[in-house]
Amino acid sequence: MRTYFSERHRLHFPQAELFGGQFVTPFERPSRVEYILNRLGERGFAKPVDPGPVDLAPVQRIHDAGFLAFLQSAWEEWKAAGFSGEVMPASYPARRMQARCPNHIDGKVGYYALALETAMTSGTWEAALSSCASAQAAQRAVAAGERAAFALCRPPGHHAASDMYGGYCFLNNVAIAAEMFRQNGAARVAVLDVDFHHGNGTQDIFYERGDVFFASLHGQPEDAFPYFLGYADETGAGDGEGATANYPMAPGTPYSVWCEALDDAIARIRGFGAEALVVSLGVDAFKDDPISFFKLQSDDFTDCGRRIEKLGLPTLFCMEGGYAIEAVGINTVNVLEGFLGA
Ligand code: OKP
Ligand code: ZN
Repeated sequence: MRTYFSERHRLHFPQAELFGGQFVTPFERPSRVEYILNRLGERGFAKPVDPGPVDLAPVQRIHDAGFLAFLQSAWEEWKAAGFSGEVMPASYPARRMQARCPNHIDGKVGYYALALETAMTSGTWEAALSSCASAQAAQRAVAAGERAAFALCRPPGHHAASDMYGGYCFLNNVAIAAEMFRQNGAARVAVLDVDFHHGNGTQDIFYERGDVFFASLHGQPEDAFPYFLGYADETGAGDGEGATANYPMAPGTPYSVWCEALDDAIARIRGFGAEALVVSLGVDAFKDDPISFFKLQSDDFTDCGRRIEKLGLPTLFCMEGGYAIEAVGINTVNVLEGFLGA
């Protein structure tokens, strides 16, 4: 299985994440990918391939034009406004206020942010484009006949909606790749999100579409970010009714329980008749993850990969979260090796 990866991810390295009322070094940091690259090398995977430039057309089909223009110019506008820190929102359109985008960058940031832990800096936009480019290059490989490919995306994407960023995400890499599968002729595509956090952005993007199935296993919204989406009774709407499946789970959930949800999600995807599968591959369901509360062990990720393989679908893995830094490489590669038959 080939890995697609861009060194340009390094351009996104904010110093600050708002966490528990303090600014801390972001959990989502460049060194995460070093652990994954090292593990891929140790286990004999081929050297990663640079994805080349992003294809903007599929990005523009998924994301709002005003949102993309905002991401592109946010840093310059922030500096021009006289601010000296990293880009982060302080004001929000809360309940019973107007949902109109202001002109001042301080207001625009609040308008487009879904959470305020995620800072932007000078290189964030280019890094987000490079992450998306990796997903796109891997998608093209699968569409051209590879059984599977791994996009080592950073920053991640599943929290990004058509017009919102946050939760460390800017562009929704898996949604863009799923849309590319549709444009390439797959009548039905499934997105399976095994990251600990609910893939609110992906769900929102496809909520009213019947051609893309979305399934997510995640910490229940009562207790876990993103808090405001991901309940079991969110099942899609309109043409998409029945094409969303949520598996919110409680603190302390072990693999035995998680795995039943995985099998149910896999059965739903099979029943849907998907012709291609995109996996939001976060490994923060790991027992030692510093910001999550499931109890998966490293070997469980191998088993997870095996079960995903049994769907028999052309499969694109896109990296999302995983913050237990010493184990992120092992856990990620375990999923891929399980898929490959280890
Ligand atoms: C991104 B991905 C925890 C606060 C969580 C943001 C988490 C974003 C996760 N106390 N803050 O889904 O791994
Ligand atoms: Zn996550």
